[in-house]
Amino acid sequence: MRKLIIATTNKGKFREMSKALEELPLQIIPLPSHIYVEEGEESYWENAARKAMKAVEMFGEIALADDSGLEVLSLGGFPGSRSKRIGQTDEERINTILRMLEGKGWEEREAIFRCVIAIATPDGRLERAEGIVRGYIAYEPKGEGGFGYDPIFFLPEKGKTMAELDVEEKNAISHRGKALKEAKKILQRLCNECK
Ligand code: ITT
Repeated sequence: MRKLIIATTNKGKFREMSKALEELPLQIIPLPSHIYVEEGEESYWENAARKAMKAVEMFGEIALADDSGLEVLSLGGFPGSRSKRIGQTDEERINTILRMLEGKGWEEREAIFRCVIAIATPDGRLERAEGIVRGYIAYEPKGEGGFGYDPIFFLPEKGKTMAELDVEEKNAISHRGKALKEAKKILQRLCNECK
């Protein structure tokens, strides 16, 4: 069976990705060793593509990577592709956002999670999939599931934060879940082509 390298160092992302792609005729494996890829100020797509291509170059297998982030509308899309860099830990990053929105009502707390996935192959193909989910920044963190900003990402239609959902519930509605649905079709096609 061909291998698919999930090029992420984030355990939360790996859990969601391997769950969503488990039915594919591909052996899903985490990064065999650390890859160093500088994430610049560029777009999500450039960052995702750089990570996936680096993994192909190092390990010679199909690789999938994602770059994702939180965008608060009243903050002009901040932190966006800088989502990882606004604190050292998830807790610090959450507190940065909560501080910036202190005293603001729900109408100024509207936000989007965005996920852009890149799939790179050893024969030089590069494919793209993406997804978004809309929600609001909660007034305080809630829930133990998920990772990153999930405890403050409130979903009005569920009446819950993203961190109150399990992996399958999150994948069913999340930015990454939507991108993974597209990615699954692309990978299925790549598998059929190489038979
Ligand atoms: P890799 O680059 O190794 O995949 P990373 O954690 O560095 O892992 P990003 O550069 O895409 O990934 O980080 C974006 C930031 O947004 C980071 O702080 C994540 O915790 C957060 N984030 C991404 N997806 C998220 C999700 O589904 N729920 C909550 N926070 C998320």
